[in-house]
Amino acid sequence: MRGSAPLHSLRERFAPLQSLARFVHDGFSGKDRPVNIKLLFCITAVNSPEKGALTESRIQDLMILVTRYFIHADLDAFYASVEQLDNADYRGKPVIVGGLPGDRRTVVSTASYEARSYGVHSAMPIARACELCPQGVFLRGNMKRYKEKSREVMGIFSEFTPDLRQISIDEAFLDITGTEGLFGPPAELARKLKSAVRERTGLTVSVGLASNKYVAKIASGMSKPDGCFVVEKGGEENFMRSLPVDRIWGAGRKAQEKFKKYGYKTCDDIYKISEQRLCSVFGKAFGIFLYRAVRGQAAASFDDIRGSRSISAEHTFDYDMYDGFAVETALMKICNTLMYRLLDLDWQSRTVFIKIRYEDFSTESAQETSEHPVGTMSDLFERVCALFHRKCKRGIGIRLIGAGLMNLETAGSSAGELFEFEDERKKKLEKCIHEINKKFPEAAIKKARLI
Ligand code: TTP
Ligand code: MG
Ligand code: MG
Repeated sequence: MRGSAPLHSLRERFAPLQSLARFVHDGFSGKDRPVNIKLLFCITAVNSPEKGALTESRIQDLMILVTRYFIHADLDAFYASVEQLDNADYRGKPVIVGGLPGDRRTVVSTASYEARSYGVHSAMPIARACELCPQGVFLRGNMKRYKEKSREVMGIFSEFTPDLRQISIDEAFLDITGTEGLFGPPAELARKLKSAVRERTGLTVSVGLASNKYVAKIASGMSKPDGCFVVEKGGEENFMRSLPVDRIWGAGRKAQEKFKKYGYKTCDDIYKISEQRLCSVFGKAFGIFLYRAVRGQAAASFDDIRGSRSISAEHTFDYDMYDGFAVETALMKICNTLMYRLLDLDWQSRTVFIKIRYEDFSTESAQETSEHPVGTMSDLFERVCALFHRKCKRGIGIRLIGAGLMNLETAGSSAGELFEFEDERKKKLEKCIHEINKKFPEAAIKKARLI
């Protein structure tokens, strides 16, 4: 609970609103749409005798009065499942999306569960996947189609709650607090959601249900594929303590290496360590995060969790652009912006994406995940240009061009930081230029092509 106010005094303070809290908690029988519980509290608070005191913290206090329920829903082997849905021939076969055998520097985006039984998984080099599963169906993928299916699924999710937060192409959090009157108890809503997705899109989704988002996210991964895992209120801590450390969402490769070094195998091992010791071993922010995570408490800075962020930039041309060189120059400018934002945030990413809007407003996008994180501006530019040339339709004008990086993680947290010496040198140079530009904006050091 926030602050020092005990729950009973909060209940007294908000006595006039108690019946509302009960009403919200018990659901909205008779209404035909789910209602945003926070919004409802806001409206009621405004209309209440205490209306002068409506603040974010007061609404948070009110929210304590109701039991919260969150669902994390994530599609199973998403890209591969869409391919199997669209091509009957691929069903029941090991499907590997990301590249064709022989494609250089590419990695697996995802693999169907049939392919996973051969040991193939996301981020594995395509060449390695070929060795493990030579009979696999290898595909480059079709982002446009995946986005279309993603939109369909998110649309279905939004029928169950207005409080929906999509965190990647195939997953979202749903705050389903107060929807019992419409959909029954939370576990029943979860079942209804799964069957709606299956019946209307042909895809299977795994669902985790818990009293906070963090635990719901971990729960959804527990019963993949096509599962539904419920963590009862009050059971969050026991649930987390029973898990191996590799289930901790937000603990990247570096953290996992440290767990190994210190002999921490389960969350229970970490549970037994004091917060102070965790902070001294893992640094303050991550120490506090771990302390809370193994207790099944909501992450303090949820947005900083690895993989849930992306950055992007785009440029709209004054007129429809046919000149490939001019588009590339715009992309260079975008890459410049992205790289400096990445340096400022001290993040890294292995997944690059582009967006192209043509003169007829049709829009295409493409993404590629590579084995190594983007090291330098030129590296990013090279990857973005390669994607652009692979995707771009010839002979049609371009209105807008965009690029970005997704699945951001803290710098140094994944494999492949071993840049070539040349890259390391370039990276240092770019950092210096960025620092100079920040200190002396009038100096504006730029690549010659951008002047
Ligand atoms: P995930 O939800 O992580 O994986 P998934 O849906 O393929 O499999 P499951 O959830 O059943 O474990 O990612 C969703 C999509 O994002 C995935 O289908 C392809 C893409 N992706 C990449 O392109 N690169 C990656 O490294 C990962 C992890 C995913
Ligand atoms: Mg998924
Ligand atoms: Mg996902």
